Amino acid sequence: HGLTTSLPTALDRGEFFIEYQPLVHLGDGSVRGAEALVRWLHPQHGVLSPDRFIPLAEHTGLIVPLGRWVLEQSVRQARAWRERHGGEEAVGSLRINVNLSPCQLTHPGLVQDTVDILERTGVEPDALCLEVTESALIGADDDLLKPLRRLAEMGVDIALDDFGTGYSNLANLRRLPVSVLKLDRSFTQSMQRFPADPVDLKIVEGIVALAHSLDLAVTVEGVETGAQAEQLRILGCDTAQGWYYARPGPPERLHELALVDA
Ligand code: G
Ligand code: G
Ligand code: MN
Ligand code: NA
Repeated sequence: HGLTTSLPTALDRGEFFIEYQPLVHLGDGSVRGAEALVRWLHPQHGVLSPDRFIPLAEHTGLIVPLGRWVLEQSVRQARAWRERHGGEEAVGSLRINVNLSPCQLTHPGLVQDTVDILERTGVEPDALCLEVTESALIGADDDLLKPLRRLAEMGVDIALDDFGTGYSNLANLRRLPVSVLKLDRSFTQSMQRFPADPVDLKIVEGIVALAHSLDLAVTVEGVETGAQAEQLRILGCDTAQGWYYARPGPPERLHELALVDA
């Protein structure tokens, strides 16, 4: 259809843009960083969400240059946040999370592209977190994990996205070069009811205990209410993301949020 023909040239036409959704520390409510979420401003269809075009970009191979563009823009944005208020702790240390598609993992340029972008922008590797879905790493062999290991050794954080939706082999976690688990939105949703389902509470408690015992931080997605945030904080989760704090928005928005919380 129409998207298939217009996607290949959309990058050159400058039709993609990035929104940022804050990542908030559950302990003190401070903004610690943001996840970059790409959108396509299509000349006929308006703003399209990634669900509409990422699968197509993966299928056509455009995901590699698009992913590289998202990474560079996001890291530049992180530098801008960090520079503009370098003296102020809250904004001076903001970190950036960027999603990686499975196709980017198998692309041989991933490590070098990332190194180049960090060098060009002067951003330290530990300001960057790359999110990879759990399903992309299911049954991953050493060849697939090697680039992620290299990045992790450099100090880049690797997060396991949508955790808990796949065929989680918890023992497998030990083998993966990840430092963050992003607990899928479905867990957060089950905290909506009060009292929450005791089995779900136990599951989240167990995941958090396991993650912490492996030195992994736990981020929860899809937090929509203060009650959920409080429940997840009590369960030991470290960081949260969701509409309760902010919807994905323009980069200036993050600035305001981080400064207000400082
Ligand atoms: O907020 P939103 O509807 O934009 O996100 C939908 C999905 O698109 C999420 O699963 C998110 O991981 C994915 N996504 C958003 N931005 C990117 C990106 O730059 N690259 C890849 N591979 N996926 C992305
Ligand atoms: O990378 P990932 O699949 O996790 O992308 C996050 C997705 O979740 C995006 O589509 C984003 O817009 C969406 N999202 C972010 N916060 C919330 C929330 O609080 N509730 C719901 N329902 N969706 C959210
Ligand atoms: Mn993500
Ligand atoms: Na996710």
